[in-house]
Amino acid sequence: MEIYKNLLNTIEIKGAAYLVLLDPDKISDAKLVPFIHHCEKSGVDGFLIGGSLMISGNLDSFIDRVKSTTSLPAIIFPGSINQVSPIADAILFLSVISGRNAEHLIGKHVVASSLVKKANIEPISTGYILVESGKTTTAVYMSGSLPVPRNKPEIAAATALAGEYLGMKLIYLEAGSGAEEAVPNEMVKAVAEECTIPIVVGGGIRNAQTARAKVENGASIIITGNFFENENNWDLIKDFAQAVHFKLPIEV
Ligand code: 1GP
Repeated sequence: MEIYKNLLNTIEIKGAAYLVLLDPDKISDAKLVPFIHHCEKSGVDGFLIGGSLMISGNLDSFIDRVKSTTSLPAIIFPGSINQVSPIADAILFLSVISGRNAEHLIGKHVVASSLVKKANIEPISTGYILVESGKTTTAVYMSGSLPVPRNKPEIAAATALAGEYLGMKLIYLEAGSGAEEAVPNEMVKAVAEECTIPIVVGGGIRNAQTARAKVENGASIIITGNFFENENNWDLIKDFAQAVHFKLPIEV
């Protein structure tokens, strides 16, 4: 099944989908396979793969290891145009619609489009909205653009609606990896009320209650990354998945 349809299906059945970010620069080879097994048995719906720098190793071999460990979707979350791989199932084709930097709105995409076509992976057009979250985040810095002020949900909502009218399939509200504060609930709500496409929320989500609050306010896909870089937190993955999957009965 196409990955986008698979995500819509998961959202329909479980209430919302829970994806975990794997950054090849941040997870050691030794931890990758056990972490994926842990995610799988805890109810995670798939993986985003990518990083802002990708200094370590080879993306193809990293995704290959992910794919040979799990049948859950492996979706590239590209930090740059060299993060395109034929081994992935899909790629978030991100346009930073909160910014006014033409390179990140359309410039990089012109170069990346033929690479994605050649890789024969599913592009999922995603309106990427950076949201102010305390200190300057890597995403804001690397994109060379300003985030939406966190007390302006109406700006986020209008931006997201513009993305939907431009034909995007997802809106991603991004506080930034390791953000001090997650995207405000009021902003998630305003965007979800304005749009009909699924709303992805990520950045700075460090507990299951926060994840649940985003879903209650209209998020359809929750992303976490940083929190599970610490192995001591792995037993909590299940709590996050249960908080996100509000339509499923709670397992004890
Ligand atoms: C980053 O939204 C993701 O793009 C995940 O953020 O690492 O803070 O969970 P965290």
